[in-house]
Amino acid sequence: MAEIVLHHYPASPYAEKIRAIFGFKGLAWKSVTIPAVMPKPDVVALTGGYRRTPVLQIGADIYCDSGLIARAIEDYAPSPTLFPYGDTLALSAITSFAEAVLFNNAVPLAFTPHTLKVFFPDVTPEFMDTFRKDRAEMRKGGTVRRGPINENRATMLHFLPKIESQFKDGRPFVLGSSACLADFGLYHTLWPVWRAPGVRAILNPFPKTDAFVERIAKLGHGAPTAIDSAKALEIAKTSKPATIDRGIATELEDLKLGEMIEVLPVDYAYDPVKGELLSATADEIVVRRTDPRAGTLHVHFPRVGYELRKAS
Ligand SMILES: N[C@@H](CCC(=O)N[C@@H](CS)C(=O)NCC(=O)O)C(=O)O
Repeated sequence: MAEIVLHHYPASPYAEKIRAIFGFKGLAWKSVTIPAVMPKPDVVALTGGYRRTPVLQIGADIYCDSGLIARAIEDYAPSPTLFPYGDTLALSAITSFAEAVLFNNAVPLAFTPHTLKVFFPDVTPEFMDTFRKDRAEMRKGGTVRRGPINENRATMLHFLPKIESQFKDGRPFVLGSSACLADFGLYHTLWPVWRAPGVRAILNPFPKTDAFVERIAKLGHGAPTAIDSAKALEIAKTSKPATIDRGIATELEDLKLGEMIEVLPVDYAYDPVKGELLSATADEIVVRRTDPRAGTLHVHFPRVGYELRKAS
């Protein structure tokens, strides 16, 4: 099978979810460090417009969104499994809650002018300004609320005792004695708070939660080898996407397989990816597109959390 390449940057919590999964599975992988802000020409050459982090590449197959990326890694390397207790509502609910609620309260607490150096060691006032503007632009018109810091702290303090109670009776992971996908979803949303000096003190009354974050962090990141984005584009161009024998069409309404469509997130960063619809199941959308530098690619999106519509 083709090599597995992660496009990411160190400060990204969603990328940390995937790096920790590499650690859990003991995988070797190729690492492309991408810009944290737009423009990202080499990322967009692969995805067709999607700009969020991380992106996974297996040859000429490109996977967008950490939820689908985790499942692609599970298929690539099934053991140890991310689903020791099955693929249940509890697993989806914990992950969605962590990413929809905790993430948006943890990030503003952790990423402050005082802590930014931990996440971005080369930070300059100019970069901070660019970063702020980039994120404001990315969230424009989006559905995600970023409230004031007192609200962020109160929300975390509301949920932390509930998180702590998951680890009762010495249980090391959220659903039991084995780690599952929900652990990685919860881990990466707490990780910025846990890493930020001073901010971590909010976890002091919740020692089991603090120890849980540390436990996952200690899994490491597997064995990354750095490559540059030009090499990743060359890998894409010289690979063939995995065959889709027969496209599946679920709930397509007036759309048809083979039609030109576009896919974009429903929550923020509304950059449409245009291409030919190859497959649409209840789990995944696959789009075929060709890029002058990356060749013909299959770009994969999760079905949930993404809009699929006729190309405009
Ligand atoms: N639902 C997406 C969310 C990804 C996301 O929002 N990632 C942040 C970084 S942690 C991002 O894309 N920030 C803007 C950027 O990196 O350009 C996923 O699960 O991958």
